[in-house]
Amino acid sequence: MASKQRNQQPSAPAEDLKSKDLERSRARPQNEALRTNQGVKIADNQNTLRAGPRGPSLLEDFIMREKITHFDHERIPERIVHARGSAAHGVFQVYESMAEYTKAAFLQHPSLQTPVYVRFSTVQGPRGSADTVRDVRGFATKFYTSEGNYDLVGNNMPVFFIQDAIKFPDFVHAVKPEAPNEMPTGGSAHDTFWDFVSLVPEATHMVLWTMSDRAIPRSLRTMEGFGVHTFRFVNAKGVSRLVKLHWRPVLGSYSLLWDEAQKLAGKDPDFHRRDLWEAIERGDYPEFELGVQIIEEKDQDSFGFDLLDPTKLVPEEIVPVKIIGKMTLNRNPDNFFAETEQVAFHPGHVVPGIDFSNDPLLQGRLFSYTDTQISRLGGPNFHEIPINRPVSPNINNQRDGMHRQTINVGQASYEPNSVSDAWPKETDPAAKDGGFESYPEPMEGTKTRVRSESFADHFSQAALFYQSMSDVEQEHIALAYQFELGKVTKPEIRARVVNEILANFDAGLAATVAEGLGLPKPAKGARAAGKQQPSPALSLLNRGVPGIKTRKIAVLAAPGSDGAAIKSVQAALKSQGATPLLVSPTLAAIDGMNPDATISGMPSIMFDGVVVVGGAQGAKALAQSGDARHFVLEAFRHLKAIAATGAGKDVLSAAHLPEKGDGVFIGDDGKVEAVLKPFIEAMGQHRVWARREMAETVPA
Ligand code: HDE
Repeated sequence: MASKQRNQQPSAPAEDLKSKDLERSRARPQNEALRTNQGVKIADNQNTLRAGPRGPSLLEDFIMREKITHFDHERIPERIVHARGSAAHGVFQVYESMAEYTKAAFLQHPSLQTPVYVRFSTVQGPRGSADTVRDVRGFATKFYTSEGNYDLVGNNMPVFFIQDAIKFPDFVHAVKPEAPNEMPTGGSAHDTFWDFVSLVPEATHMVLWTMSDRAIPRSLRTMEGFGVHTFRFVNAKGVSRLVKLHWRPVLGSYSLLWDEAQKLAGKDPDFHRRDLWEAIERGDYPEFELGVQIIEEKDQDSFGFDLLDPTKLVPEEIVPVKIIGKMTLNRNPDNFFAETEQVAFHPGHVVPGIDFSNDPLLQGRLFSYTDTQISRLGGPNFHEIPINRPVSPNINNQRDGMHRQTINVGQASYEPNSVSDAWPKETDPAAKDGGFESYPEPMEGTKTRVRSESFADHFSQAALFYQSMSDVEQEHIALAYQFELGKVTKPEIRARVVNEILANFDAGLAATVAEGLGLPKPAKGARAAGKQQPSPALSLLNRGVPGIKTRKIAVLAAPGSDGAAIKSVQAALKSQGATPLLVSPTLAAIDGMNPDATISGMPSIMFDGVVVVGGAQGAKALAQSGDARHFVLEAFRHLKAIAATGAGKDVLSAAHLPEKGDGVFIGDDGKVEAVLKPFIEAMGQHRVWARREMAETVPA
């Protein structure tokens, strides 16, 4: 007889189970009296018990004391890294069976829907820091599979700063706000970060990624995700292959400009969180395809670098990314704290069919993640928090501990036992739905603290990444190094980055950055990497943007603007799946329509494109408004497509926008389709890159 376990879940399809599980834990008061935690109804929630109306408060007031005590303990330690995050529920479905490669149940059949919870995060900043800082983004996915939880705890960049877990505390201490003054919040532009990475050349490749546009994504919905480490897929016959995992956003991958990112950090610190939340509320469900690079064990030494080295990527021109399934994020959390704050990811949460490699960074992570939850979530029972519970039963003989929820029934808390017929029992891995069995990788070696020689090249892949960038992206990288190093106060650190890091992977970049910092032109690096075979897939500009779906477009108008033109512009943009918002100097109705936002509430940095509509009176008001002129100038400066219909063009003239600027389209109020067609095409390129030089002449 199985020992009874009251919190045991019945068996049912995975998705039903998860929602039932969460439903049971939800507190949704409807027609309910206010009560204490002990269930006593409360008659007065406004006044403390006191000795007379003007007298002292009484210690006896258990209602007030319980309330304040709970409040006093409402905060838990934030994550030591990745503290700032936003998350959503969704489902994952594989396109075709992956049985050839892995026995993981959730990858066996396209009809299977697996519930997921995904948390995106920045790394450096605290929980309340801004979303759009220059930083790596975490991309952590919990799959609630029928065989237990599988967590893919990745980032939006395919490599990492260090090669060995023992360096992680050093790296994190260096990048976090500095010890004496807790500055800066949410960024790496400070002495200790650059000091560390200038002394640790293995960081070079990843630092370059963080200086690229990848570190300032336009949206959490438009960034890629990567498992980083090499993992294993193991099939039912026990055959193992090495894999690299990728997430690809269906909307394409594109980024902010640095000036936008900085301004957004002040004007809307929740920019990414809001964007994710609103897209899901609108029904524009973010979709990500799962891709996998599959490498036969016998081929693992054929790359010229070590697959166990997490500072290296496998160019997809060499090993193509096979797209195997899709994740759709379709539900916002009900409660930020209960779900997003308490969710506990762990790269060691794997299911049969998925296994680890000996990447020394991954090996260290396998220890760290449970350990951190014990202090962050207050003990070893964090798996019982609703968001962390697997949908499969998790019955074992573990007992007790802080905050234990399960009431384990019966005598047996050990195995083997005869008192409950030895239940729960192990499952033979050979059986269908068998137990987890580690891949029997042959192993021998001498106990040592030596880093493999095969990890020694720190510059070739940095050169590969830089040489694979478009001109625009290379410019952005140079500006980012100049900006960040410009904030470093110690001249010797700046010089070390230029001479000992940059000069070793690109002489041109090193010279440009040196010039911006007023440093002499650097000599060729002693370990300079040469010309590499570029990987065009690494350039965001080669990724393409499929149309204007879900993109935010400001329809700029004022009372007196042409109502019919507003309606037809909005209809045309909505028909392409975009999100047009009516923006006006005030919230006063325009021809019976209420604006969605004011210019000061939603400046142009929050939009992807602008249409200024006609109507002489409205256009005149906008032309006279400094805020409206600034709006179009800033959109121009940030390389956004701009359209004007009818008298709307007067607003552009009043702002002194270059008349024949690239990506500026002018037409009649009566024929908005004609002007919107090229406008939509230009937006489909994300930005009007050809305007770069002209844009710099515009004051905004
Ligand atoms: Fe993490 N990391 N990490 N990390 N990491 C944490 O776990 C750690 C690394 C990543 O949304 C912590 O629950 C070590 C690489 C994400 O909740 C902590 C090492 C990658 C998240 C931790 C690494 C990541 C974390 C902090 C080097 C990309 C956020 C709170 C050996 C592949 C998950 C927590 C979420 C969080 C340790 C390196 C991704 C302290 C020791 C490489 C996305 O345990």
